[in-house]
Amino acid sequence: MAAPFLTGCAGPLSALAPEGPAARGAVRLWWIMLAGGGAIFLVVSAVLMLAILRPAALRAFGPRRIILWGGLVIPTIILAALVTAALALGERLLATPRPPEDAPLRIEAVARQWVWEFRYPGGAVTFDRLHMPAGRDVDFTVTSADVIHSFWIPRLGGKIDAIPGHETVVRLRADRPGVYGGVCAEFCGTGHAAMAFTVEAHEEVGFAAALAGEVEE
Ligand SMILES: [Cu+2]
Repeated sequence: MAAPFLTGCAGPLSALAPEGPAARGAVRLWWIMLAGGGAIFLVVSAVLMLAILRPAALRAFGPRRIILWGGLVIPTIILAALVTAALALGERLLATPRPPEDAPLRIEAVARQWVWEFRYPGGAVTFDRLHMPAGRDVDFTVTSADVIHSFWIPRLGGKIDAIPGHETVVRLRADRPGVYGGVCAEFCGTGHAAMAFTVEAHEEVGFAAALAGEVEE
């Protein structure tokens, strides 16, 4: 039954079709929040129906108890659970320190109106096209040359603000080689809507070859 509604959720920018651990965490949280929101809606609807159809039953429950349970106990339980889930799943995006032999590849992402510049170890630079190796973690150092932008690859994870004069790091991984979409997720001027980039996740050999090709251009 949900199929007609969910067909709009497919495609290269679909955050509901994760291809990496960070995005999977975000999707899990999204489903948890949808289920929680749906359950709250059903309970509130039931209480509303009760108030309309059997007002005496609701009155017998007493206004104090309604405020205590509906206004304090239940919201506290729900919000605590959601915050715990969000913190636990959000942890995956943090670029926690690793020993040098296990350090993720670092790629710099510099946003400016209205183009994305990517700088790789070894000196290669690309614009609006991001090459990354699949199957291992990559730390993206994100910053901006002008206003605030936001770096987001919906199928891999994120998003993280690109702030002028400041570097933020987000750790992403593509499970397998493929082509994904990336966007600027913070309104940054008249060219914002077109400020997208292509993400090419390669096998290890293909990644080196792709960068070599970019250098020659
Ligand atoms: Cu933007």
